Amino acid sequence: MGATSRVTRLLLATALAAAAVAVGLTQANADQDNQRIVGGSRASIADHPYVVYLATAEGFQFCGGTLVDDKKVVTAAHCTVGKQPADIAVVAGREDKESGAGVSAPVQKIWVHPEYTNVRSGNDVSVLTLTKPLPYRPLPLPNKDEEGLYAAGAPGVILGWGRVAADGQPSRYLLQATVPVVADADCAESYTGYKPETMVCAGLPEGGVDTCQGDSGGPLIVAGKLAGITSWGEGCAAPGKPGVYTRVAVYRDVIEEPALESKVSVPTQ
Ligand code: 4AZ
Repeated sequence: MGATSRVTRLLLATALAAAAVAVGLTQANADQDNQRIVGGSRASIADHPYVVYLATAEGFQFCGGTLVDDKKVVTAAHCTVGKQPADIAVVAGREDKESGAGVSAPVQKIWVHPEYTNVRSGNDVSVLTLTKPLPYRPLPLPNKDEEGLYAAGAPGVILGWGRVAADGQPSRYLLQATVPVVADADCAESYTGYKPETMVCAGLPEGGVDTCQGDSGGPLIVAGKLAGITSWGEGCAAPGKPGVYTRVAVYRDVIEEPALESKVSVPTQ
């Protein structure tokens, strides 16, 4: 066999391999377009204009968030703790992460709940102040005494760009699902150390529908209000292991005026 034919064969083999990879990728994209894992289905930004994602300076989506005012985003403390404003961009109005739709807003200030240590201890709440107002409708916060939002069985809407299975890939598109609020007594059976004062669980007893890694910081919406912040859970969509969310009503005051909380540590005369 001559040198020319060897080169030709090599080129052919390379072309065939490239074609196979391309077909595989197209298949993967097609599968994701029809993603129904963890109970998700495509959601539209037009229906949920307040849902945003947090991206690194390089543009990589790592958490969700909710606009509660034109310059304020509520997210999870575990998404922002230890970061500087320049490390986070808030992306609004962009359903498809691979599109240029909507706006990316720089962060001016990061507030992390001063008593936050880790997700299982609670206080998983953070507020980002943006450098410019965003032209998207915010989601109302619950009132402090709005306990009705947390009634067992109340339907909660979850939204995010996170993983579509516990061991799966993040979603290219915004996905949504509806899960019922779980009674505190039931969630305490699922997780020892569950704190009903500052957390709320949502999910089906049989599993199958849940938030997952990358959805953290995003909303749990009950009756049109930001009832919860996606916080933690064991795995994703596993039976008997509902998602755990920050109980937002408890934090209403500190979210509205984060400076109030820091006054706690100021000595009084
Ligand atoms: C996470 O790692 C995570 N199934 C978020 C939500 C849930 C589990 C883990 C709930 O960000």
